[in-house]
Amino acid sequence: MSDAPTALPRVLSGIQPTADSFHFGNYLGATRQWVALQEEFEPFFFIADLHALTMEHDPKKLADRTRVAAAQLIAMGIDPERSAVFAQSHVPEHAELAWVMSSLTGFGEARRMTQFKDKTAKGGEGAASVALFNYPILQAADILLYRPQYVPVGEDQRQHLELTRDLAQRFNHRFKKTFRLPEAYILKETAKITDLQQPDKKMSKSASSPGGIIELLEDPKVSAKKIRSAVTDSETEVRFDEEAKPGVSNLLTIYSALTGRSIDDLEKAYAGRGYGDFKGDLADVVVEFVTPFRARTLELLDDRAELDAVLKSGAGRAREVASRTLADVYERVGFLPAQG
Ligand code: ATP
Ligand code: LTN
Repeated sequence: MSDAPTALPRVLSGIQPTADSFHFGNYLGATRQWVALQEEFEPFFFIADLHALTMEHDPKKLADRTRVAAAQLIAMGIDPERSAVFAQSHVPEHAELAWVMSSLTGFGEARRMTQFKDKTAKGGEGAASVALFNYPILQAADILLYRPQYVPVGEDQRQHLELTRDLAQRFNHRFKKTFRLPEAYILKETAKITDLQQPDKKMSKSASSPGGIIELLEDPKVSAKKIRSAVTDSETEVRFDEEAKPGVSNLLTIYSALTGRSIDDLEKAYAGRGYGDFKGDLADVVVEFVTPFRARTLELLDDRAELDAVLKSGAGRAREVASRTLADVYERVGFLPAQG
C-alpha cells in the first residue's frame, strides 16, 4: 500500500441526494457518526449522485439536492477544513474502478443483494435499470479507492459492506495486495430507526409515508406533531422492548440519542406517567434539535459559491487519493500505461 505509515487511518462514507432533506434515520444511523469520527481519522464524505441515477430521477432537482446534502452535512458538524466533502461525479475514478470491480463480481452474487431484491419487488427485475443491479459494485469502488478502515452506515448497508470486502479480497488474491479490507461501522443502538407509523419497518425516504418519517428540514412544528401521533401500543408503560413495543422502543432510542440520557434513566423518569408526557417531551427535544440545524442549513444555502468551493476543494483532495489507487489497479490488471 502506498500510504505513508504515519498517516491517520481513513474513514469514508456516502449518502444519496435523493430527497429534499435527510431524515432522522440518516442522521442517527449514519451521519452523526461521520461527525464524531472525523476527529480521529482522515475523513472522506461524499454525496452519491451517481447512485442517484439508479432509480428514475428528476434532473432538474439533482444539482440542488446535492448542494442541500452538502449544506446539511456541514450544518450537522462536518468540518470541511478537516473532512473532504465532495460530489461523487466530480471524482471520475469512482465510475472507472466500478467497471474493473464489475469484472470480478458474479451475476448471482449481485442478484443476491437484498436491496436489489427489495427495490425490484414491486415492478419486477425486468423494469429495473442495469445501474440498479450495479449499485453495490459502484459502492464497493467508492469505498476501496480510499482504503479506509471504517465505513459508518446504518444496518441496511451491512450486506453491501460484506460484498465490498469479498471483492477486495478477490482482487488482492487474483492480482496483488492493493485494497485494505474496510469494516462497517454500525452503532447498535441507532442502526435501524423505524417508521413512526409502521414501527416494524425502517424509516426511509422512499418507503415511509409522510407521517412515518421526520425530515430534518421540515417545519419543526410538523415534526413535533408527528412525534405526538407516532404509533405506540395499547399499554401505557414507557419501556424498551423491541419485540413487544417497537413504537415506544423507537421513540426511546431517538430520545436517548438526542439527549445522551440512557434508556434506563428515561424509563425511570416516565414510570407511571403514560405516553402523553413522554411524547410531548420528546417532541420538544426534537424541535430544539432541528430548529438551529435548519437555520444553519438555510444560511449555508444562501452562499452557493462557498458551498461549491467546498465541494471543489473536497473533490481535489479526494482525487489525489483515488487517482493513486486507480493507477495501482490499472497497472495490476495489466493495462498498457497511458502515454504522456
Ligand atoms: P432509501 O429509502 O431510498 O433506501 P434511505 O432513506 O435509506 O433511502 P440512504 O441515502 O439510502 O437513505 O441512506 C443514507 C445512510 O443512512 C445510510 O448509511 C443508511 O444506512 C442510513 N439509514 C437510512 N435509513 C436509516 C434508518 N431508518 N435507520 C438507520 N440508518 C439509516
Ligand atoms: N448505499 C449507500 C450510499 C453509499 C455509500 C457508499 C455508503 C454509496 N456509496 C460508500 C458508504 C460508502 C446508502 O446510504 N444507501
